[in-house]
Amino acid sequence: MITKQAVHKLFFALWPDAEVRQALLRLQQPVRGRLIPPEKLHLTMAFLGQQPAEALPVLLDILHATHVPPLQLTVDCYGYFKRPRIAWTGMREVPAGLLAVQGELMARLEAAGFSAATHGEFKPHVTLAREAKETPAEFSGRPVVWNVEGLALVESVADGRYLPVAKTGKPVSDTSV
Ligand code: 2AM
Repeated sequence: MITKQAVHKLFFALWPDAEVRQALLRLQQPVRGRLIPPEKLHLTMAFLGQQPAEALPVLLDILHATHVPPLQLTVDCYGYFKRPRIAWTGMREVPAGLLAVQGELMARLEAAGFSAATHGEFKPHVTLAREAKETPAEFSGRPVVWNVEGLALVESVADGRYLPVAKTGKPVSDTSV
């Protein structure tokens, strides 16, 4: 008998707390396109796509094993991915520590047999809009300081929401804005 396997669409991300989320929303204001709703803003670290339910415990082990030192991200620029027409915000200077965390995560995933994607070379970004017009070349206003304390395993559910399955680091109070 063929049974329909439960699948989960998963990715690892940095998941902002309410304060950072609010600040990122401010950066979204000059952007034109199909805006990402505030509660979905995040920074993807590794995209896994559809995974069977059996993969979850392994992915949770990887989440907890990946060392995340305290990191301070300064979100201070805009960017644009032409082909997917994604407008994003990111960092002019990417901390080496962030690249190290992402490298460790990818190595752990690979060792466990997962093929995780990052849109080619890892370019840390927070997508602000899809089907977007070019982002403003100039970044005006205050940079957003994002103190990262952990990593999240996030599920993209059928109704389009992104739900963190588990997080490491300090508990995030809420995601409301
Ligand atoms: P993004 O990181 O550019 O916003 C959930 O779908 C998240 O995973 C989104 O943030 C999305 O794009 C990212 N994502 C989707 N497909 C991807 C892929 N093939 N490679 C890397 N990231 C992907």
